[in-house]
Amino acid sequence: MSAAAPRRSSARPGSPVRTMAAKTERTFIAIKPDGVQRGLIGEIVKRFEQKGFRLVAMKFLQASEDLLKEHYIDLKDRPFYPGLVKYMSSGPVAAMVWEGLNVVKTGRVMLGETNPADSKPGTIRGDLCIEVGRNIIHGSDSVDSANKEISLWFKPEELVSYKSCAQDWIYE
Ligand code: IDP
Ligand code: MG
Repeated sequence: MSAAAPRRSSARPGSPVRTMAAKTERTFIAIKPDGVQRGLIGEIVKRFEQKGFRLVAMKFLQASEDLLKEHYIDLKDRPFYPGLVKYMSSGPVAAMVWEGLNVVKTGRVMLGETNPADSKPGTIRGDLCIEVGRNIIHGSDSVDSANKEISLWFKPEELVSYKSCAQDWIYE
């Protein structure tokens, strides 16, 4: 017989309030062309799934240079910007939206540092890649940029709403 999920306890005075809104924070994650070509989609999706985050949207596409120029617009004055756009448009990417408590910040921790050489073992970039110009994965760096990136890459109707059956085992 399967156990029933534990009932959520009501908030005690002084305990931090974790609203539903916090649990529905979203981030934009993209497996870059090198991650796709190296067969790392499954490994990366597995890490987000096993952590307990919820997949909200996913698509596989070869992004246009225009989309990527816009996506990386904040870096337009950096010397590596043209090469970055070329690398990102050189093959298909797996674009995703993941949801959960602090998913933007925790997602960045799971990715590791921008330069894989500075990324700790156990992180995606620390375990799976070597050079900054081939660092296999993108993750939003703030809630604001997540919202911008999600609306750049996805139409509202592509974001799927559902309750995960594991929800009450992941959150108390
Ligand atoms: P992030 O991806 O960790 O947020 P950003 O500074 O936003 O890092 O840079 C975006 C992407 O630009 C990086 O993931 C990497 O692919 C590329 N990039 C950043 N710095 C360099 C560099 O010095 N040389 C080549 N590519 C770089
Ligand atoms: Mg960035």
